[in-house]
Order: sequence, then structure tokens, then C-alpha cells
Amino acid sequence: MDDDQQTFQTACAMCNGMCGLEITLEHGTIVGIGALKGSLSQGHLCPKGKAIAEIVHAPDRLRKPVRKTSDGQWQEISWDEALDIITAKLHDIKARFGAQAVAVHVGQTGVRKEFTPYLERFCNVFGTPNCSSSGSHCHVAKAMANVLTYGALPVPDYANSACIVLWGSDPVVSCPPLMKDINKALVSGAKLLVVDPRVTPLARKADIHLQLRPGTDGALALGILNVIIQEKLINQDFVNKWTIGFTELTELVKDYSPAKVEQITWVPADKLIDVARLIALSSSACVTSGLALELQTNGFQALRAIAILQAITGNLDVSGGALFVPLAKLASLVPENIAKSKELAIGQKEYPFFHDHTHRAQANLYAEAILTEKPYSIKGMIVAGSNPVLTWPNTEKVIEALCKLEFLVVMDHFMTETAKLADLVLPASTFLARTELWNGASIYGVQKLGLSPQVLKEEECLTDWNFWNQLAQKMGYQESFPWGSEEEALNFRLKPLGLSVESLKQYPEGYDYGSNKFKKYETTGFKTPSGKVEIYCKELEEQGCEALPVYVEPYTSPLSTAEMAKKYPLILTGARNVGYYHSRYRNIPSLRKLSPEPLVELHPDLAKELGVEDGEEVIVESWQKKGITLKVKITETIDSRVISIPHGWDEANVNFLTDDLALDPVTGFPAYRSLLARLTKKADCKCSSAL
Ligand SMILES: Nc1nc2c(c(=O)[nH]1)N[C@H]1C(S)=C(S)[C@@H](COP(=O)(O)OP(=O)(O)OC[C@H]3O[C@@H](n4cnc5c(=O)[nH]c(N)nc54)[C@H](O)[C@@H]3O)O[C@H]1N2
Ligand SMILES: Nc1nc2c(c(=O)[nH]1)N[C@H]1C(S)=C(S)[C@@H](COP(=O)(O)OP(=O)(O)OC[C@H]3O[C@@H](n4cnc5c(=O)[nH]c(N)nc54)[C@H](O)[C@@H]3O)O[C@H]1N2
Ligand code: SF4
Ligand SMILES: [Mo]
Repeated sequence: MDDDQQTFQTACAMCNGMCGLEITLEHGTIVGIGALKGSLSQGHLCPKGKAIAEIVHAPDRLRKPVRKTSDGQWQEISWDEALDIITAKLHDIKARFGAQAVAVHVGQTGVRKEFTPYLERFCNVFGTPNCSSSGSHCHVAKAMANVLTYGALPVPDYANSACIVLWGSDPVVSCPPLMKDINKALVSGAKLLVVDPRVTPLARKADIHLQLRPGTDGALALGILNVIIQEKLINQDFVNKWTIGFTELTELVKDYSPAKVEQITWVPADKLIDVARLIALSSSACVTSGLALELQTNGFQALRAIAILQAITGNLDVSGGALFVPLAKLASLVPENIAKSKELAIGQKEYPFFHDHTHRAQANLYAEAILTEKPYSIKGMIVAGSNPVLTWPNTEKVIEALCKLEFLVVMDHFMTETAKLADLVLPASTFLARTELWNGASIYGVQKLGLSPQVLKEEECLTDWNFWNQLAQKMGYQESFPWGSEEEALNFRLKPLGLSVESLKQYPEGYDYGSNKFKKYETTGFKTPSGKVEIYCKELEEQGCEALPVYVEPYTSPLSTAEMAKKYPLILTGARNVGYYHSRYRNIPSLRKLSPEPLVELHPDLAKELGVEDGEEVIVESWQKKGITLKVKITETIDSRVISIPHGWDEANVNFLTDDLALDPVTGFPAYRSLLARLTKKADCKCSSAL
């Protein structure tokens, strides 16, 4: 190796995969990227990981804070000026409208990242209840359903499982390093069951693929429970000792015979019966509930039904089932003596369970609140690592709302569609320029805490942590933010474990903070009010929600809105591309090459019926005002009544078609995965509203 070159080991923080990385630098430039074999990801790197140098050194990276001038031009300013402007404006809004008039939103970038608790602490000290995250439409619905049912969200133990069920989850695209464990189990003879409206490569490989109508997962789960209960395939001992509400469930599922469920879900009854038997009779089974289940107006109860299925088949906290793996106990950053905000957070009244679970605002309701000024005015917003114009429901309304704000700050790597609407745009460092922790519990089910040391210097950018810390200092919150550096702050967090940044360096493969034990509930009970698995959940009943996992049709569907279905006869769903992360990386050449343009997938029979050819431009509309224009990809891998469009494309932003008010009644999650829609040849379209 060249003398000028230096190699560092770290973990990729671009998705939750935490792939072990080896980065070689020469004069501050990345000249080599390798995969670490001994890491949790076992040597995996996806195309995004391989493109890190392109991302970090992209010519369009933001390098200086910029302010929008009165004539709409961008003017470069110093960090000091930027922080002064924000400080003055936050004080001013607070004085005129109250602290709740400022909202802070952190996107997927902040999930399980160390800067997020500091940002939350900032909101606490400032006094606004309106701190929100991508948890408004990701992960939290699943976590809530599992926590209300059995006190915690378990992790699938793929590697040791005899039966893997991927339900609305496609790890080949969404978390490829997990495929090592899944493939290991398959080689050992595990069965693979896939529930997905599309024939994905994994669905093709599966023992059974249930190709359901999008949004009917809850009915399918009740059908599977019906068979398992009818055929007495439950784990009777577990059910007797550890559940409440089994009798009520037995009654509920009587209505969901395989024949009836076939009518609702399009899944053939015989396949449903085979799946029920396989899950119940395998020596172990783990059911992964993917994001597709959360992004529905009936997602919460579907997730509850699946959680119950996992429990009554005796697959909780056993090898090859669903494991309860604790997170490392770091010092909390919730400040003592927080001045409680007089106002409720946005969405707290409508979705009290969501707020109880997250202590956060429900961001899907911000646009409505900003535009109607109800329940109160929101005047300022700081968006950290998120691109709401492309990722929140009802883009037209989101744009209108963001434009109405007095003050919008966006911190990002690039001038995104959201940043373009801001008053101030701040250049954030990449993860390689900050010190970060990773934890193997939630994804890999192992109690390992590791350090991703700072590898690069990005002189003109600030790390997110530094930004929040410097802003806190300027605002006069020194007492609540006593840490001089990121490392000092991390040391505070690590103290209860007897660790520090320095000592964690001794564990490049992660520090083991505990070892997994099975069936912990036998000694501790479940962390629910009854100590048992709450099939019947009184807490839900008390808040006026269904105590059992009752199925209701999606907000719009051929059954729930039959009239609308005449005008919009197709069901629109969505899926991801491996090279992109939501709205990210369309500007990265090697990743753009993998999926050069937005495409709507449709079946050859539908293409024939509509007279459209592969590659032809069409307009897709929902009941929202605007349609989107994009090209067709004809494929056998989708049902002829369903179409699929990936999100994250500015050129064809599917969130123009989604709704910000039709939300799941418990979680407030939007219907990104089942929406009535129609598709018209561009040449034939009379609508003037298409983008
Ligand atoms: N490359 C890449 N990886 C990512 C991301 C990314 O944007 N790009 N995003 C990350 C994030 S934040 C998340 S939350 C995860 C999510 O990742 P996953 O949990 O895997 O979820 P999705 O990718 O949304 O969808 C998985 C599958 O659900 C299917 N599906 C669509 N509608 C339905 C339905 O109604 N029912 C059922 N059962 N299936 C349906 C889709 O066809 C798709 O194959 O991915 C993460 N990983
Ligand atoms: N229609 C539809 N909409 C969806 C989804 C869907 O499946 N369909 N998925 C939903 C889901 S699961 C999620 S999680 C959300 C995600 O929603 P967002 O979090 O808004 O998604 P991203 O597009 O990844 O935006 C992240 C932004 O952070 C920037 N960034 C990257 N790293 C950093 C950093 O270190 N610091 C800072 N400050 N910025 C950084 C990126 O450049 C990017 O602009 O989208 C949701 N929206
Ligand atoms: S799967 Fe890709 S983006 Fe995710 S951590 Fe691994 S290399 Fe990074
Ligand atoms: Mo997500």
C-alpha cells in the first residue's frame, strides 16, 4: 500500500444493515472500499455501500450554509451567521406563538443514530412537543402492535429457523446482509413462505407464495389463525399459561374460513391451509412483518394478528422463532425537570397510543395543522435528514404547507426538493465524518454494541450532533448541553456500561453486553399489564379501539369504496429499488444506472386491455387532484388488478397520489401500499392535471 494511504474500519450507516466497512483514504479522498468479513454483515456490501466514495465526494454535495434572499437566490453564509439566524428566529417564534409553533422532524437518517436523542433533548429544553421522526410512517406501527400484544418487539431468528415467513418484507432489496442468515437456514432445509402481491425473486424461490390483494393482510392472518385453531395446531400449553383472550379470538376467526378469506384476499384456500399447517407444524417458525403491513389504513390490527400467530404457535423467544433481545442500556438524554408543554403534540389527541409509544408528534398531520392553523399555528420547522416533499403523504399539500411556514430550515447533503423550499439550507457531514454507535440487537438479534469511528474530515460541513449542540449553546442552553465534543457526549451515554469511546475501540466486532436466553417470560412474565400475551387488549378497548385484531377493508378498495373503484379500478402498491434509499441517490451515476427512470409495473393482460406497450408513457391518478406521468414496465410478476410504483422519484412522485388524512386509526400511518388508482395512455389522457 502507498505510504500516503490509510485504512480504517467502520460500519456503514446508510441503512440499518450496519455492514462492516474498510475505507482506504489518500489525502482525505476515499480510494478504496472493502467489506469486513468478521462483521455482523459477514462481508456483505450492497451497491449503495460500494458507491460510498461517489456519494461522499459527489460534486453536488452542499458545502456551505445558504440563505434564500428576497429575490429567491441562494446566498452563502458562515455557520456562525446561520446559527445566529436560527437562534433569533426560534426565540422570536416562541415569543409570539409559543414553543409549540416550532416543529423539528428527523428523517430516516436519524433512526438508531446518536444525534437523534440530542435533537429530542433540544426540543424538550426549547419546550416544543412537536418533535417527530420517520417513525410517523415507518417501524412504529409494528413496534406498537407487538408491544401492546406482548410487551416488546421481537427479532426473527432466521439462521436457526425451520420456517421463515417473509410477510410484506423483501430483505433482498431492503436489507441484503440478512440474506446470509436466511440462506443458511434454507440450506439446512428451512421452509420459506412469502406473502407479497408481487412475484419477487424470493417469492419465486419460496415453498409457498401467497400473492394477496394489497391491504388484505389482516384477513389473511385471521384465515391462517382460523385453520390453526380449527385443526388444533396451537401450542395449547403456551396458550393456557401465557395468553388472555384466546376464547374471544376463537370466536372472531370463525368468520374467516379459508373460502371466505379467498374471496377477500385472492389467496387460494388450499394454499392458505398449507401455509397455516407449515407454520404451526414446523419445529420453529419466525414471521417477519415488513413495512408493507404498516403502510395501510388497517395495518395496526393486521400486525397484531400476525404477532398473535407468532405467539399461539409457541414461537416466542425460542430458537428459530422470534427473540426478545434487549438494547444496550445507555444513559438517557431526557432532561430532568422538563417544562411540560401546555399544548398537546400534533396528532397526540387523534393517536394517543402513537404518542404514548413514541412521545413524538405524528408528522403526517403537520401539513393539515399548518394550513388550518388548528389545533394551533405552526410557524417554523427544522428538517434534519428528511425529504418530506418526496416521502410524506399528499405532496401537493405538503408543499403548500412548507411554503406557508415563516421559517423552514433543512439540513442535508444535497439541495433536495424540500431544501429548495427552505429559507436556510445547512450542509450536513456524512456518517463517515462523525463518531457513531451501532447495536446488533434490532436487526441481527445479537447483544453487540460497536463503534463507528470518525474516518473522514468534512471541514465545511457540521455533523448533525455538532449542529444541535452548537445551536443549544447559542440558544442559551449550556446547562442542559454540557458536552464539549461528540466524544464527550458519547462517553456520557456509555457510562452505565462502564465503557467509553476509547475502550469501545478494543472491540472492533462489537462489545458483548449480554447473551441471549430463551423463554425469559417464564421467569419475568411478558411486559404487558397482565404479564401475558394480550390477544384481547384492554388498553385498546379503553381508548375506543378494537381489543381484538378485527379486520376492516382498506380505506379505499374494490369492496369498501365500490363506487370509487368503478372510476379507479386498479390497486396501487409500491416497493423499493436496491440502489436507492427513499429519495436518495438518483444523482449518483453508478446507482442511477441500476434503475435509470421511474416505472410503473403492470401485468401483460392489463397492458393489453389498456392498449399500452412496454416503455410507453402513461398517467396514473388517484382521487387526489394531480396525476403523475411515467413509463410502463410490463411484467408477469404482478397481478393484473394491481400496479406498483416505487416512491422517491421527483420525476414521478407517487406521494402526489397518497392521502394525508386517511390514516390507520391507532397509529396514524398512511396508505402507501394500497390505494385505488387508474392508469391512462398519455396520448389518450384528457386530464390537464398530470405532472
Ligand atoms: N434499497 C433500499 N433499502 C431500504 C430502503 C430503501 O428505500 N431502499 N428503505 C429502508 C426502510 S426505511 C424500510 S422501512 C425498509 C422496508 O423494507 P421492507 O420491510 O422489506 O418493505 P418494502 O420494501 O416496502 O416492501 C416489501 C414487499 O412488500 C410487498 N407489498 C406491497 N404491498 C403489500 C401488501 O399490501 N401486503 C403485503 N404482504 N406485501 C406487500 C412489496 O411488493 C415488496 O416486495 O427498507 C429499508 N431498506
Ligand atoms: N409512497 C411512499 N412513501 C414513503 C415510503 C414508501 O414506501 N412509499 N416509505 C416511508 C418510509 S419507510 C420512510 S423511513 C420514510 C423516509 O423518509 P425520509 O427520511 O424523508 O427519506 P429520505 O429520502 O431517505 O431522506 C433523507 C434525507 O437525508 C439526507 N441525509 C443523508 N444522510 C444524512 C445525514 O447524515 N445528515 C443529514 N442531516 N441528512 C442526511 C439525504 O440526502 C436525504 O435527503 O419515507 C416514507 N415514505
Ligand atoms: S446494505 Fe448497503 S447501505 Fe445498508 S449498511 Fe450494508 S452497504 Fe450500507
Ligand atoms: Mo422506513
